[in-house]
Amino acid sequence: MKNQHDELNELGWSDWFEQRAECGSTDTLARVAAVDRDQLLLVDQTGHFRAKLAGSYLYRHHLSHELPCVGDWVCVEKQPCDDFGVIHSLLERRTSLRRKSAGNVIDYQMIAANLDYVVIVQSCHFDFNLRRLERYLVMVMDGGAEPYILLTKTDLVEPAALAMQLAEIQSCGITAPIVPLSNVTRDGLDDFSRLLLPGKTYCFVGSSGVGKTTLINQLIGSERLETAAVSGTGEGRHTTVRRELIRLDGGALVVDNPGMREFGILGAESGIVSSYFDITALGSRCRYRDCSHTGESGCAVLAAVNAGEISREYFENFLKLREESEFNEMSYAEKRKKDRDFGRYLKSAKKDL
Ligand SMILES: Nc1nc2c(ncn2[C@@H]2O[C@H](COP(=O)(O)OP(=O)(O)O)[C@@H](O)[C@H]2O)c(=O)[nH]1
Ligand SMILES: [Mg+2]
Ligand SMILES: [Zn+2]
Repeated sequence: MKNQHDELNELGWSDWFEQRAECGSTDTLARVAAVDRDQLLLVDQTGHFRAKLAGSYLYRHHLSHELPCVGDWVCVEKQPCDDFGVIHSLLERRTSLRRKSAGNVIDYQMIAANLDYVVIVQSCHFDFNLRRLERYLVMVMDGGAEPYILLTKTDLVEPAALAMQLAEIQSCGITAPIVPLSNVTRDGLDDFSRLLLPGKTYCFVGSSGVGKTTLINQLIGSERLETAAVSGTGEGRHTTVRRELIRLDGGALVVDNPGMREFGILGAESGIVSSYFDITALGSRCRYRDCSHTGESGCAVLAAVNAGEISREYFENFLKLREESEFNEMSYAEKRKKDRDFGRYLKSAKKDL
């Protein structure tokens, strides 16, 4: 079949979608570049524009995965004089990245759709964790995209330490391509850039602070996305608040991600304890059994940090990961809140009809 939407190829369109595209006669095709509360940022051959979901669509779809997410293709009606396009339908997804919703067997939360590659990013400095890597890999394969593994911050470790991590990954049968790189020295950046093909979509996932946004900024060649400086006081937090599909000059499409708490792959078994075993072990010597190591008297961990026996950066990484993990435990409550917000949104959308 001839591809009738050649002009969309550079946004990731392909024959696979062509064979499944069925839009109403007044609709055109567009791709979701970002999702804000009640509106979406779409992109087509004419550029970016805002859109909302049609009321009829909202009536028919109640599960969160039925709503468009970043990377989705939609049928949208757009009059030149309108502020917003109206989305009537969602095209079938070729691949997806998603997580199960807590306590719900039929629904799942979409992270992004129609990805060709998911780039799993770990820093070889403190963040490296094989079990977490494996969980990401399972999630990627489950959604049908191809995984790449990126080890960042190679400037902060000895070559021997990096070689050991690479050997560890290979020894457990992981065959996904692995690229080590440093955003500081730019070593490995060209190797990675070569993997980015025009018209293909790449989604970056991994703990916050590993350098995803910095890398994407280097690829864009500007400071378009905001990176968080991990400050000495531990105030620095990731600032990638919005997931957005961005087209690089070379033609590849990339999606940054705010943090891994949304992936639901943290929790006790995912490796915080094993990668920070020295902190966990020291914790047994704190005065209080439930010491949070954030200021209690008699805290053995803080004492070790202050004495320089544990590096401050290492300790802050631990706190940050733990915070994300705790956040994840709360995801059910958070989900309830989201549901309420969505209910309110439904109500107001119906009122507008
Ligand atoms: N030493 C070193 N620091 C890096 C590297 N990549 C990023 N950083 C720093 O790590 C911090 C977090 O980076 P960011 O890109 O915001 O991480 P993200 O949360 O994964 O998006 C920032 O202070 C960056 O400057 C790297 O390769 N080496
Ligand atoms: Mg970021
Ligand atoms: Zn303590």
